[in-house]
Amino acid sequence: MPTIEERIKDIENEIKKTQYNKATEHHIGILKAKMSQLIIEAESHKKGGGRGFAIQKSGDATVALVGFPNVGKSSILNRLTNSDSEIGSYAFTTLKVIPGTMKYNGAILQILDLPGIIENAASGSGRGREVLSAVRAADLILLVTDVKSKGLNTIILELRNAGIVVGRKKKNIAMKRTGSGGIRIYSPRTISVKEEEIKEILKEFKITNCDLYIRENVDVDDIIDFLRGNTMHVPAVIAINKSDLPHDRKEIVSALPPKLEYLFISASTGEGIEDLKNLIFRGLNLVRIYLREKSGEVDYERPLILRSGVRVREVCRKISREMLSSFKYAIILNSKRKQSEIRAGLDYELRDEDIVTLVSRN
Ligand SMILES: Nc1nc2c(ncn2[C@@H]2O[C@H](COP(=O)(O)OP(=O)(O)OP(=O)(O)O)[C@@H](O)[C@H]2O)c(=O)[nH]1
Ligand SMILES: [Mg+2]
Repeated sequence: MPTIEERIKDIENEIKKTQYNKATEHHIGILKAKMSQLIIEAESHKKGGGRGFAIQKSGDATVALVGFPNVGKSSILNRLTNSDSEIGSYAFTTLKVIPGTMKYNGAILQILDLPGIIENAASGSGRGREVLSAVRAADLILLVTDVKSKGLNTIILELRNAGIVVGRKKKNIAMKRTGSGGIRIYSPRTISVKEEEIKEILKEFKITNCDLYIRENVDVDDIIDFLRGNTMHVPAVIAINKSDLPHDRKEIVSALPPKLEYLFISASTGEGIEDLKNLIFRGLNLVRIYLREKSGEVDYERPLILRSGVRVREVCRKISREMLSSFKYAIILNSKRKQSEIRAGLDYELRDEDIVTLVSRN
């Protein structure tokens, strides 16, 4: 009998061997479902499992550098921050989490340099489990590769096996287990996965009776992520390092995962580093809110850094409990908005670079 780890490896190899196309899509979907099941099983056998590196989160947001060994993660950290992470011309120079601080657009961002991830990290190879648990603390993953490496698909698969889904939104799926009656699927007519396929995936998860509600278009991966449970969705951007070396841009780009923003950079020459800072900032989906004091002064140096989608209420809360209870209205100034001056209530959604004056009742 092969061990669980061997079975996971076999399936992983088969997925890698199989060309992805319409004819094999179904087969790959089932393989992924099988693999998720095995990984959950493997995890349940390990006691304690992956205590991880202790990291204290700090700053307005945390970014984790994730990639194969030796692609230049530490070199990038040193370029982005004031840190001095060890750089070596061999794999596994970095053996623990090295944090650095990057200041950009008034935000203070914590950047974590991690040991390289290798294949089968999720099932315990290398420091895989520890690295992956540190990644869970991140608000954004900076996927790092270099112009000589084979791309990022293995890394993305390892993250996925650890329950970290990158660059995909969580989909609106719900399930009600039923005692009998088989599987009933409620889904939009436009859905691109066949009902048969969904049923087979459910079977892999040993679900024989349920009502499954799919409320938007999803693919096989979305369904597996949902059934697997305990997954987190983290935004990601890509840096392709060592662009100072000869390379074929077209070929590299064609092997990248779709829908993720990427940049060619060189930690050696500094090419693209400023653009990378900007890409990180945008990838985090932060907004800068400038507060206007009673005196009329605005502190442009130190904005409040909040998540996109934030409302006036959160800004009040950040300031003080009293502010929230005595809130009357807010005046929002932003020349980029259609209406440059707005009188707003607590539920009003703020945008990047809004200048906010809070007016209280007394
Ligand atoms: N030509 C070139 N070499 C680079 C660049 N960035 C890093 N290197 C070299 O690549 C090697 C690995 O760099 P590191 O920064 O240690 O890579 P890492 O990803 O942190 O490696 P691990 O910690 O082992 O996972 C070193 O020899 C660096 O000098 C680059 O932009 N261009
Ligand atoms: Mg390193």
